[in-house]
Amino acid sequence: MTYLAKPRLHHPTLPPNALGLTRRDYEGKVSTLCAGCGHDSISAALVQACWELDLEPHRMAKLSGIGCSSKTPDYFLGHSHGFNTVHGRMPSVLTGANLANRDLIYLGVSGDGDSASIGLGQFAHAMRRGVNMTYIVENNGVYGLTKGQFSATADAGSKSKRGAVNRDAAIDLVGLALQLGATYVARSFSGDKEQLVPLIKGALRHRGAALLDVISPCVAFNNHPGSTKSYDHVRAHNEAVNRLDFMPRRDALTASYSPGEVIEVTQHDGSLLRLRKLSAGYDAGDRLAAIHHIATHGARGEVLTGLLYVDPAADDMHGHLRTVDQPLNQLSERELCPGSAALATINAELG
Ligand SMILES: Cc1ncc(C[n+]2csc(CCOP(=O)(O)OP(=O)(O)O)c2C)c(N)n1
Ligand code: SF4
Ligand SMILES: [Mg+2]
Repeated sequence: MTYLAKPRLHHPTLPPNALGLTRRDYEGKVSTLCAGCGHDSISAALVQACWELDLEPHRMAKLSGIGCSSKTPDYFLGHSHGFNTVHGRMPSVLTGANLANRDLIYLGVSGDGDSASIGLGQFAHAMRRGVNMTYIVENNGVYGLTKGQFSATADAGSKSKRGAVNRDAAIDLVGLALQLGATYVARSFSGDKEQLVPLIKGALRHRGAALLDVISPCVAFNNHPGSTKSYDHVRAHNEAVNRLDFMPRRDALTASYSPGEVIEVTQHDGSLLRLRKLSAGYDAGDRLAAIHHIATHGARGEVLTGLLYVDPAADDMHGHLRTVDQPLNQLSERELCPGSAALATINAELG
């Protein structure tokens, strides 16, 4: 963590959003990560996305685990709620917070070690429960904070900086999330802000579990020839299935496209996802086909990016549990414990 606050200067030409806030209002403290670390670019994309969405910083809750990636919530959204949890435990703490107060916008920030190793069980249950959150994995294939050991997302056959070859099979969090029932699944690259910012905006406006696996090179330990998570490797093997334009509302449509070129998906809040197809025949609404497509391209060494799957009509954990609309932490004792007569009625219904 850092104690270096950024100077509060706002350049007079910085444009304000609908709330009168500039991008600077969405920043955090000065980053202490290595210069060139992919994670800092993801923080910048988050600042841009939240500013463009006119999100009220006090309505955002950012939670993370442990790792260089999990340190980053200190470097953006300095006026939002934050909780730096224990290694691999972000999903359960976030689930609890979300159960207590469904009114906040939840952002989980994690690393490949935090989510695919120690936190794999927690990751799985957040996805299958449909916790309403944007779950970002800043994926560099190594434990950056503890000096570059292979993580569980390192590709079999990839080489460490010192030349050791990883023999273990890689865990693909995108494939797992699809199998587990996540309802917005995307992969991107920290070096492609144009692709990443709309994907973050769509995820923040999605109801349900939204996973963003962002390849984010570690310049200190995993950016050499032989790594499959280096800037050069990802740029050379990046295969985008589509490009997303996020529109806050349907009436914001401007450009026109030929039929078949663009797919439009309206989310529960009226926001519009406009998907420009880059891969012929790719259908982001077909979960099984997406799993097959990702596995086939992965076997060829390609890094498939874009919005890989979305179910715009998805429900979330509160829908599954049929909780009341009012946040549970606002209910009075009388509403939470309505007395023995109400209990007797419920028991009678179950009998
Ligand atoms: C219970 C526990 N086990 C191990 C550690 C040591 N540790 C700290 S960060 C980390 C891995 C972080 O890797 P990742 O999540 O990929 O983050 P990165 O630093 O690469 O962004 C480990 C093993 C810890 N802090 N707590
Ligand atoms: S060690 Fe790697 S992951 Fe950590 S800050 Fe440096 S470049 Fe980023
Ligand atoms: Mg990592």
